[in-house]
Amino acid sequence: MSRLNNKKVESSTVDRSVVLIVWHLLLTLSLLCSTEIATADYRLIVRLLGQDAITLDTTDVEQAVTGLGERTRSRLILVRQAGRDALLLSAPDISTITERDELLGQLRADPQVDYVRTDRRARIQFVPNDPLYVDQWNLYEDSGGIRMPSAWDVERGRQEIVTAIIDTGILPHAELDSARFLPGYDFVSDVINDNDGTPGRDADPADPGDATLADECGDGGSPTNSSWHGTGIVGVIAATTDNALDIVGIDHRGRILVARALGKCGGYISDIIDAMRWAAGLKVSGVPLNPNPARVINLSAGSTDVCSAFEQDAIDEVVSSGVSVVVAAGNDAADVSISSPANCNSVITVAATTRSGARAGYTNIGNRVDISAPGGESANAIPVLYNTGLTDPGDDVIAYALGTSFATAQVAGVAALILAHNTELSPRQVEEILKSSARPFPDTSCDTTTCGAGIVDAERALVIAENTLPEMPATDTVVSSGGGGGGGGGCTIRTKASVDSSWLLIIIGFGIGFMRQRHIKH
Ligand SMILES: [Ca+2]
Ligand SMILES: [Ca+2]
Ligand SMILES: [Ca+2]
Repeated sequence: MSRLNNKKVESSTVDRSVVLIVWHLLLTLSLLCSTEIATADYRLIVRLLGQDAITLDTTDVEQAVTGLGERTRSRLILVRQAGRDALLLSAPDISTITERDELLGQLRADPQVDYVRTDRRARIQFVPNDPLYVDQWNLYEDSGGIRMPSAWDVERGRQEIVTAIIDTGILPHAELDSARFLPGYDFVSDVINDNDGTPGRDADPADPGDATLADECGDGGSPTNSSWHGTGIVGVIAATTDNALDIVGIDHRGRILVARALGKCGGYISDIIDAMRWAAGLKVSGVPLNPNPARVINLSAGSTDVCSAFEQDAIDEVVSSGVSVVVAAGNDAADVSISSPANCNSVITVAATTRSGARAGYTNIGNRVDISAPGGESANAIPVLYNTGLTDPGDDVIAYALGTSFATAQVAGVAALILAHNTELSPRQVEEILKSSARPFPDTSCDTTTCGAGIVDAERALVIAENTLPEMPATDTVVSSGGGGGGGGGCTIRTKASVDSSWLLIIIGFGIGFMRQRHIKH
C-alpha cells in the first residue's frame, strides 16, 4: 500500500508545496469535522424523475448527470445503472460527512431528482464487546427489539446533536463519559423536594437521592428508597459502548444535557416546564440561558392530569424551536389521556412492549400513544445504570428495570440518531419517520389504536431519514388540533409523586444478585 501511495506522489505533476498545502487543508478540515467517510470514493444512488429502464440507455442520462454535477458544483461520475431504473454515481471529491450531507441535501432539493441515497456497504454488523449486551434483548432481538445492530451500521451518533434528560438528575457512573456531558441545571425549586443542600434551584444537577420517610410526601405513603431514575435513563441513551464494560447505549457520540426537575416526592409541573424550555434554549426567568440547546428532550415522568394550556403552550414553543419531545405514556395500565404531558399535542408519546413484542401489562395505551418500544416485563427486564445507595449515593452498579420510562429513552436515543443522520429534520418529521418506519405489532395485544404506529425499527427509521428532504423553516410549524387543551390551572397544584412507577421491579445486578421489589405510587 505504501508503495502505491509513493508511486502516486511521484507521478503527480503538481508542485510538492501545493500538495503539502492541500494535504494540510484536508487535515484541518477533517479535524474540524472530526468525521471522515470511508477511504474509497463516495458512492450514491440517484433516481431521476421520469426516468425508466428504457430511457436509461440514452445519452440523456450522461447529460443529466453532468447537469446534476453543475448544479451541485460537485464532480459526479456515472458508474452504471443501479436496480431497475436508478443510477449509481460516484463523487470522488467528497471526503467528509459534512460534504456528503451538503451534496445529499442539494440533490434531494434538485427538481430532476426523485430520490437519492448513499450506496452503503453491507458488512458484518457492529457487535459491541460490552459483557451485558447479551442481556439487552431490547436492542437486538428480532421479536421485541428495536433493531439497533443494523442501525448502528448506518449511524452511531453525532456530537452536535444534544439530548436533554429531564429527570431526577445524574450520578457519576463508570459507564458515563464526562466528556459527553454539557453543563446542566437543577430546576427543583421546592426546598423539601430539593434534598441537595443548596435550597432551591442551582447549577448542579447531581442526583442527591429521592428517598422518602413514611408519609413524608403527605400522602400516607410508605418509605421509599432512592430511585436513581435519571442515571438509568441517561444510560439507556448514552452508556459508553464497546468499552468492554457493562452495557451499551443507543447514541454513541451525541452530547447529553441533564436538567434535574424531580426530587423527593416527585416534582412540580412548573419546574418540569421550565426545564424543558431551558433545554430548548428558551429564556427562563432567573436561570442563565442554556448555550447548548437540545434537539431531543426525554421526559420519562408525568402526573395524572389533563394537558392544560400551560403545558401545551410550552410544548408548542419548544417544538417550534426545533426540539423533539419524547414522553412516557405512563405505567397505570390505563388510557394515556389521564397522564400529562403524554396527553399533550406535538409530543412523541411512547408505550411499552415486552420481549415478545406484546403489550406490557403496565403500559398506558390509547389514541394519544404515537409509538411503542420495549419496556420489558418482570421476567425480562432491561439492564440500566444504577447505584447501590438506598438513600444517599453509593457505588455505581447495573440494575434491571422495566417501564415506559425506559421505552421512552430508547425512542429518544433513536430520535437523536435520526437527527445525527439528517440534521435539518423538524420535530414533526422525526415523529413521522419514527411512525412510518415502525414495524407492525406481532400479536393482537397491541394495535394502532392502543400502542401507536408499531414498535420502533431504528434501522428503517434511519434509511427513511436519509431520504427525507428537510422542510423549509417556514413550514416547520406546530400543528395543534386543540384536542389536548382544557383544564387549566394545573401549574400551581403539586403533582403527586411525579416519577412514574417504572421501577416496579429492580433486580440489582452485582455480586450474587438479589431481588427486591419496590412500588412507587402515583
Ligand atoms: Ca438545590
Ligand atoms: Ca442541585
Ligand atoms: Ca459499556
